[in-house]
Amino acid sequence: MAYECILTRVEAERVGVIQLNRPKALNALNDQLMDELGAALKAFDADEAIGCIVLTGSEKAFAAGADITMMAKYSFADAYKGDYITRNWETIRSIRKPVIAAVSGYALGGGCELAMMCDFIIAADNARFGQPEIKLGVIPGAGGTQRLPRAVGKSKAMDMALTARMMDAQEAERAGLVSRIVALDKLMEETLAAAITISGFSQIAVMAAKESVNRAFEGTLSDGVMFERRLFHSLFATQDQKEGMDAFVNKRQAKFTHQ
Ligand code: CO8
Repeated sequence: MAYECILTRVEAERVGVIQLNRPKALNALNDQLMDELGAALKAFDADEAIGCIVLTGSEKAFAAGADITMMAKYSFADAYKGDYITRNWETIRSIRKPVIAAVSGYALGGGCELAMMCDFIIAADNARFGQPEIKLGVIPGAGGTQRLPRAVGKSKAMDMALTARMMDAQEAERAGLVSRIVALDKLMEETLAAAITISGFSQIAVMAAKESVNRAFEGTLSDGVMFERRLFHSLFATQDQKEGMDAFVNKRQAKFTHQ
């Protein structure tokens, strides 16, 4: 499929990179971009040769939110009947391989929500996060009121959603929204290094770890712990478990075959 709003490439053999590419609109997220993003995520997820996916934007903006120009003309009937704006936003949640957000510049509104839908966020030192929808007379619509409080706690999430103020990278790291901050000119290098590390591990174990951590956000602790235990036991049926443990015991590098 030819894309107009995103760029895709494969790096270091097993890492699929998706770059949001509407620079003139600070990567504002319109329906076409979200359709393309959904298709690219699904294609990398289905590709046996890919072990990890990186989602990124430009230096100035990961994404400055849903496309306000597009949304401004919608009535309730348009948006509801056509499932506009919202269509394809949930695709990323169905992706089973890890998706890392490499965020520089603005991650606002839907851009912040998209970053939070990724498995973790590596932020450049110029990253700025916010949920400024209140200024437009609306509220976050892609999980911001749910994922932000889970990530940073109620007080900060309320502050962000009600005042529309932005968080800089340092505050975002202190609050637990991002896993690490790196210098802007090292963002892709550091994110790719993390993605290469992940894609070198057993694909099955990586997918199980992702699935199990995500369970922490649904249901009860005891259900989550039981889910984890069952996945843990089932990994003993893989060749990668035999290989990983044998390599440790015999002091050699493991060579996973993802079987
Ligand atoms: N939508 C459309 N165009 C945008 C957007 C946007 N979100 N953000 C920036 N642009 C455009 C500007 O209009 C401008 O275009 P032009 O050059 O043609 O005038 C260009 O990008 C550059 O922007 P600025 O000149 O404003 O650049 P500045 O550096 O001065 O400011 C800001 C950068 C602070 C990021 C500013 O552009 C801004 O405030 N943007 C809007 C941020 C915002 O309100 N985001 C939230 C949008 S609402 C939302 O995301 C709801 C999500 C719901 C998802 C539901 C799905 C399930």
